[in-house]
Order: sequence, then C-alpha cells, then structure tokens
Amino acid sequence: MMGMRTTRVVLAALNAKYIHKNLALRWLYVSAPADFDVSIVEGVIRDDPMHTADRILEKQPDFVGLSVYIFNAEETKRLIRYLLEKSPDLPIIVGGPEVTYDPYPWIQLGVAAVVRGEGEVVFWEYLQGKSTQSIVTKEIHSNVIARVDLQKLETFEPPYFLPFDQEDMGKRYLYMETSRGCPYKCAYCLSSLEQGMRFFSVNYIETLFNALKTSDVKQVKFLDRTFNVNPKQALGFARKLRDLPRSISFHVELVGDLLSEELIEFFIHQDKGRFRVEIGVQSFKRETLLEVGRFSNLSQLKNVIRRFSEADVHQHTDLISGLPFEDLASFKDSFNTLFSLNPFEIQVGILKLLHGTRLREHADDYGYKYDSHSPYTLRSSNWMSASEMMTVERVAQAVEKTYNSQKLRKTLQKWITNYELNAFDLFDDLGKTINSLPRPYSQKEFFAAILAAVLPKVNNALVDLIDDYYRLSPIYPQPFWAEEPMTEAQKQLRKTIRTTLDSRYRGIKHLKVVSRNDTFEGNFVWVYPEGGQKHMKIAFNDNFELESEIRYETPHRDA
Ligand code: B12
Ligand code: SF4
Repeated sequence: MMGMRTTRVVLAALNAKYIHKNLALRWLYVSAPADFDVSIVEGVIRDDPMHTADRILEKQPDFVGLSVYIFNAEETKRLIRYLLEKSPDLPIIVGGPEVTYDPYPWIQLGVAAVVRGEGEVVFWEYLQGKSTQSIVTKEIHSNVIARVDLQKLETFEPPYFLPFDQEDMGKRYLYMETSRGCPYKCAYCLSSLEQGMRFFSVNYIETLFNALKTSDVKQVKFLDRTFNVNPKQALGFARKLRDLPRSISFHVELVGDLLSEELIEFFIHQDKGRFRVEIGVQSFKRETLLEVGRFSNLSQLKNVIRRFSEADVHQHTDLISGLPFEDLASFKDSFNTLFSLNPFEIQVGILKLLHGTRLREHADDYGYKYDSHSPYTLRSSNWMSASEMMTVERVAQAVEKTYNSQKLRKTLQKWITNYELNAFDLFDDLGKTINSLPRPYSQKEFFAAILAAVLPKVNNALVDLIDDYYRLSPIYPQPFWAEEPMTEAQKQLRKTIRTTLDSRYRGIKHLKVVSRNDTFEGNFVWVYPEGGQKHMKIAFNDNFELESEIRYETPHRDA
C-alpha cells in the first residue's frame, strides 16, 4: 500500500568525470521534506547507461530526478530511454540548465515533468502536489524560471559534507557557492539570463570554511560566476581561505579588469598553485566584445594578466572563437596578444550555442552553423569558414598538449619571443604534427615530433627540448633524437664529471651529459640516482665545480 510508506526518490546525475560532483542533487537532497526517502546515484558520462539504469532501478524509486547539463545531455537521454524501456511507468523528472530553456524535447522523450530553474523548493512542492510553478509537463506549461531564496537554503543541512560523501572527499573537487547569478549579460552565456545576484550570508560561508579545516578536502572550486563581484567581501573570504590548512587549494573565477588592487596583491603573494584563478578574456577585439555585451577595460585586463604571469600565479585564461565579427585573422591577434602575456594556461574554446542565449536566438543573423546535439559546437559563421574553425580546434588541442600541460610552456614562450614567431601559426604547425602521431604515443615520439616541427624555425631547438624532456622524465629516458657517438674528449669529460659527482651523490644510476658542442660548453648533467630519489639537473663551471643543482619532482597536473 503506497500510503503506508514514505515516497522513494532517487536523484541521479552523470558527471563529466569521477573527480566532479553534482552539487545540485545535494541541494535537492538536503531540502527534501521529511516524508521523502531520498538517495543519490551518481555516474560518469562514460558509464554504460544500462548499468546506471540498473543502479537507479534497484532502489525501487517512486520518482527519479535527473540533473541535466550540456556535458551530460546526450548520455542522459540514453539513460532515460533505458529507464523507460525497463520501467515504462516510472515518473522521471528532469532539471538543470540544459532543460530549463528547452523543456519540450524532454517531454517528447517521455519524462513526466521538467523543472525550470532552481529546484530546491519547486521540485518538492510538485512531488507533494502543492504547486506546479516552474513545471512543464504534457499538460502544464509554466514559463517561470524558479529562483530560491538563498537564506532559506541556509536553514537546511549544508550539502557539502554529507555522510555518503565522506569516503571520497579527498579524491574529488568540493564545489562550493557563495553566490548565485551574475550581474553581466554576455550573449553566449546562460548566466546572463538570470536576473540579479544573490549572496549567501557571510556567517554561513565562514562556517563552511571552518568545516573545511577538519575535512579531507583537497581542492575547493567556487562556482560563483564572479568571485570578485563584491571586492571587499571577496578579499575577506580569500584571507579566510588562505588561513585554512595548506593541503587545501582553491579555484575561483574572476573578472580580471575589475579586480581591486588588494585582491591582485593578495593572489600575487600566495604560495604557488594554492589559488588557481580563472579569467575570461574571450577576445581582444572591441567590436566583438561590444556585440556580446562584454565591456572589458582591455588595458587593465592585460595589465592584471601580465602581473599574475610575472608572479607565476596559476591563472587559467579563456578565449572563445566564433564570436560575432571575429574572423581568423582577428582571432589570431587575440590569441597572440594573450600568449604574449604568458598566462599559466590558455584555453581556446569554440563557441557553443546554448539554448536560451542571445547568440543562439540570433544565430541566423550571424550565419551560425552549429551541431544540433549538445554541446552545440559552432561549425562556421559569417566570419569563419568551417575549415578555419578546424584550424582553431587544432590549435586548441596543441595548446593543451604542449603549453597548458606545462610540458613546453616556458620553451615555447622563449622561442616565440626570441625568434619573433607567430604563436598561433606555430601551434598550428605543432597541432598538425601531433595529429600525425600514432595513438597512443610515447613521450619520446611526442618530443621527436615537436623537434621535427620546429627545426625549420628555431635554431638549437634540440638543446631546449632535451632540457624539457629530462625535466619531465622521472626515470631515465631513451633519447628522442639521433645521438652522435661521443668523441674521445667527451668521454674523458664525462668520466671526470662522474668522479666529481660520485663523491657527492651516492648511487648514481644514470648520468646524462648534455653538451652544446664538443667541449661541453655550458656543462650540465642530468643525474638519475638509484632507488626512486628525485632526478636532478646539475650545472658545472669550467673548472668542474658544481654551480647549481635543481631537483625535480614528477610533474603533476590535475584534470
Ligand atoms: C561544474 C561545471 C562544469 C563541469 C562538470 C561538472 C560535473 N558535475 O560533471 C565541467 C568543467 C566538466 C563543465 C564543462 C562544461 N560546461 Co559547465 N559548468 C559547471 C558549473 C561551473 C557548475 C554547475 C553547478 O554545479 N552549479 C551549482 C548548482 C547548485 O546550480 P545549478 O547547476 O544551476 O543547479 C540548479 C538548477 O539547475 C536545478 N537543477 C539541477 N539539476 C537538477 C535536477 C533536478 C531533478 C531538478 C528538479 C533540478 C535540478 O536545481 C539546482 C539547484 O538550484 C556551471 C556554472 C554554474 N556556476 O552553475 C557551468 C555550466 C553548467 N556549464 C556550462 C557550459 C557551457 C559548459 C561547457 C560547454 C563549457 C565549454 N565551453 O567548454 C563544458 C562542456 C563541454 C562538453 N564537451 O560537453 C553552462 C551550461 C550549459 C548547459 N546548458 O548546461 C554553465 C551553466 C555555465 C554558463 N554560465 O554558461 N562544466
Ligand atoms: S560569461 Fe561570466 S561574466 Fe559573462 S554572463 Fe556568463 S558568468 Fe557572467
């Protein structure tokens, strides 16, 4: 008998990767009225949808709530088909940004209802039969996009440290929000559709920060669209975060040209990598920025990025290709300008035409041709042909593999500056070379390919690449270049170096002397000690006295 037991609800989502978590489901979970028995099932988009469907169905739910985003939409559709195949009468309710502005195809797919906007209140009211506000079903058509009162959310148990999350707390990001909404109106972005900003109270946020102290959390990512909207408050939060255990690092999104001097100084003076900042540039073309509603102060923006680079702040910067009025030549300029500022990472994104955004609504005016399935990637525009978009895509991948991976970032910066190369064109060459490699390829093949690609443009590229190659190799690697046999003089020198080093380091397993010429001018050697110790680069002066020693850790970069 139904009325005898509580209603069972399974909230489910497919994340992009295991390291991500779905905060929306956790908010729904903590806001559930007492008469619901709620559980969460999370998978990743690569999972077999049949398997996820089984995990959901074995809980024998009365209702299933699915969280839909651009990054899981196609996979979630598949999951819904399986669920309905196995359990045709199961009421499935979908919510999330991807369905909020495009609910009807989901009704056609067979879901019982679509929740538009923030679900914490309206979802439960709907299940309780109290209200159909912000609900779309076959019969109901609400145009209201739900917004919750954040102060009401503060009355629930916080969604961040739930018992079932404790086990893998240290292995996944902790997503946290101090605000919702965005004051800006960028025409390609969903957040531009929200009216006004709402903030959690300072007390509430600081209590959460305190709770971090005793948690296993390693990485906190703030979901705030602009962490520095309120500069004073942001600085206060940043200082509180700095004082938390050093094992925790933080990621925040900033509007670069609006950073206060105090905040700039703050980020400059933190331990490297403790705070990762994300700064959206999108384009340096004024006409483009104005058309999409971004009124950036470009000289201030450049100034901030440059200062962060000089201080080695881990800053992630974004460009979007395909915006109105941006042709390949101007995009190259935007890219080369950003590259010259030497940020830690440059993400070259291709425009995605999101449901509900101004750019999608005006797609015809801009001649936009884009994929009909998520993530609705732009293929061509009035200003960029399909093949030019593919060039950008290739450059984006090459930047990921060579620059953002930090494998060759400093070397590329050096070459491009010293030889006055066109950064975009060089990455295009690298992209072509990398694409021609067999998959999967080894580090050795990768370096050999890079060498071949740059040799025509960069003298002495080999010496720089050797440096990166050894730096990146925790175990002694095979040469990626054709080695000349050592001359007698070189052999003799190598012996001398080994003797010098032997007295200082016990157990040298591999010793690589790298020479610029016959006489080992600018001598340095790579030393791989025995038993898992860190490898080192050691420099000598002409009298074979040690000049410097750098120990390397295995390079690490998160997902
Ligand atoms: C984390 C994140 C990611 C992560 C994935 C996280 C994961 N779980 O796997 C990563 C980094 C992979 C990612 C990637 C991308 N993302 Co993203 N991402 C986010 C981000 C920052 C946080 C989402 C979040 O958790 N918010 C907090 C929760 C509480 O808010 P919410 O999501 O709005 O949820 C509320 C409602 O939507 C609703 N709701 C949600 N689920 C459900 C379920 C039910 C049953 C109900 C009733 C209600 C409901 O209630 C919730 C509570 O109020 C948002 C921006 C943001 N700050 O929200 C962008 C955002 C979701 N991403 C966006 C975009 C465009 C992308 C990219 C395309 C970016 C790019 N240009 O490459 C890529 C995807 C690329 C691809 N190939 O598919 C867009 C959304 C587009 C869309 N239609 O979904 C957003 C909104 C950013 C924006 N402002 O434009 N993203
Ligand atoms: S791109 Fe950033 S600043 Fe612009 S509307 Fe979206 S979240 Fe706000």
